[in-house]
Amino acid sequence: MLYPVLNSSRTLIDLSGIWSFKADDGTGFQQQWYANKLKNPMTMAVPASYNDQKESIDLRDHYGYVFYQREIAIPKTLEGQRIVLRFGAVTHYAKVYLNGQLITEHKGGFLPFEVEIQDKVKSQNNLLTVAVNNVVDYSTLPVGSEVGGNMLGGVLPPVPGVTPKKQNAPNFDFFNYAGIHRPVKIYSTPKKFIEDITIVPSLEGTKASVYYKIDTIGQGETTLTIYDEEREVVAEAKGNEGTFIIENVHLWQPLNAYLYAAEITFGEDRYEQSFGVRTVEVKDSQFLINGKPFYFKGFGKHEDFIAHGRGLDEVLNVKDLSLLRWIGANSFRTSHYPYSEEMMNLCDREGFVVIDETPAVGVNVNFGAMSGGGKRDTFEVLHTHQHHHDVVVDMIERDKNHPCIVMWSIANESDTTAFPESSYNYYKPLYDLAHKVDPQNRPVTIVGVQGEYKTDKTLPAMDVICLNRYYGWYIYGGDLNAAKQALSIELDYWKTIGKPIIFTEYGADTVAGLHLATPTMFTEEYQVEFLRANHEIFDKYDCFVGEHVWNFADFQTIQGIMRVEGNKKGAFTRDRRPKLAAHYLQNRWTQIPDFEYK
Ligand code: E9O
Repeated sequence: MLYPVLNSSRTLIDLSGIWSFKADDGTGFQQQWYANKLKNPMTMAVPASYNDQKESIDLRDHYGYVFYQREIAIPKTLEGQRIVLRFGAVTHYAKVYLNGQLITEHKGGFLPFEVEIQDKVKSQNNLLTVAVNNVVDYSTLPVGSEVGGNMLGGVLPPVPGVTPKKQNAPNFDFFNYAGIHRPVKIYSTPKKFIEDITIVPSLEGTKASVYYKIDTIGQGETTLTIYDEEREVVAEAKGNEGTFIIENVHLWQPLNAYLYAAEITFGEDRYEQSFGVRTVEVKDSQFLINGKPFYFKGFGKHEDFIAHGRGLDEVLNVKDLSLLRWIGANSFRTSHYPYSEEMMNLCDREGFVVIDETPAVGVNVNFGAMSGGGKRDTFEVLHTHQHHHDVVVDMIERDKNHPCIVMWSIANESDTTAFPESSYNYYKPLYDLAHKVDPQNRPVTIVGVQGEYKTDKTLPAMDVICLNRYYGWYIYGGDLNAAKQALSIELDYWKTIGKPIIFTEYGADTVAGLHLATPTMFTEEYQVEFLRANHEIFDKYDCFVGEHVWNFADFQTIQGIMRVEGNKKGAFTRDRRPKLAAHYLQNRWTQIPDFEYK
């Protein structure tokens, strides 16, 4: 799906701003709130999560649907055009009504969807209503538990006779922010239009051979003009599919990006697609970018900020990349869902290397949620698998042309060690699928949780071994010598698999401002010593090719006895102030080259 743009053949209207809003009290659909103007609505900014915009525990903990509404008008100048209403992301389930009619529905809270409206819209006073459901359960990604409790909640049995309020019980460790999270736009195209663009560069010495495929609707002629960054024409082509050559190519390099622009015309329509020329390959136990062994330095991140929740915040995106550059990082993982298209575009421009992850977190292929237990029936697993299949396809289709993305992660922390067979049977087809649908055939991985690693059949079947490990925190917390021994024992095992290893998570909760000369857990000093201990071992293994600290910044989670207003494993606080560990990491990472460290 193409990112919406403004150009001489396409109009773009941004519907960001203040919408009317009302949380469903259980009567919303029965009373058809979507058919008329909402009665006594509150104001709500779009795009953003709704949870933290108001001082209301009911809204923060709301379970079920909310209704967003506004009027839209279509300029007369767009008559005769194809007009599309597009949502960057609505979390998790959306029903969209125009003038009281349901015009589309979408499942999955982190990917875009769109609907043509030229035949449904009047020029003035169109009532647009979006009903948004935040429920997470066994059929959604991320997964929620339906059997009471939550992953980080209380452990005592409930008191008979007490009815707790109905709430989501996420099977994951980040706040279940919901709402219209990314921009809502209307764009127009001519009736005959460019529907999709696929670009697959490959390198032959100093020149790039670039395969392209343009999907078009209607009859017409397709032309391509390729520009370099100085806006000089470097190649031209005709037709919907083919190959063009760029001589003396400028490579897209980590932290040294170079973007070409493919200007495509098709009849009246045009679209400009940027792309970078770079290669990615896993060879033995190395991860090669442009043929050279790359070392990942960075973090698992979150889209998370005060008041905005998980809503798109471009200032924050720019700031975060600036902090990544400051600290000497070159990469991050989009834990635990695909980030906004705007962030991917920014990483293309700035040269940050990205591991793009699906929202498959908390998936249990055999048993119910960590807290609830209870066996899952086959139907539930199949149901998750179908949706999982769809998000793998949709994520790769959305992100396929981004040079910043070097690997797909099909899931985070599933029960791959507890149920090796079921897990392999569940994930291997998704691994194959990702390879099949990615025209650039990038490496594919799954991120593994700590457990009985030798039983795991899924991780060894992936291209890169990605491990979340907490030696010195969840295991041997406070005993860094034991942590180092255990870590070495585990790495000795993974080394025998003969694939590159990346730590996609390792970290320690740290309360900013808590200091002790003797490093103990939760102090800033302990976070530094924890990282130092891990690094001492990482550096001994040639097959260890990347370190992503958990997490870039402190982030919000559900309330519970393990979290003090959120997860505090950030190297930065939630408002992006460096902890002691950030300075330590800066010192280490600025001395580690992006290439040929190992
Ligand atoms: C997922 C991430 O979203 N990994 C978790 C992170 C955390 O800080 C969370 O925020 O808790 C770590 C999971 C560690 C599980 C360790 C289990 C050890 C038992 C053998």
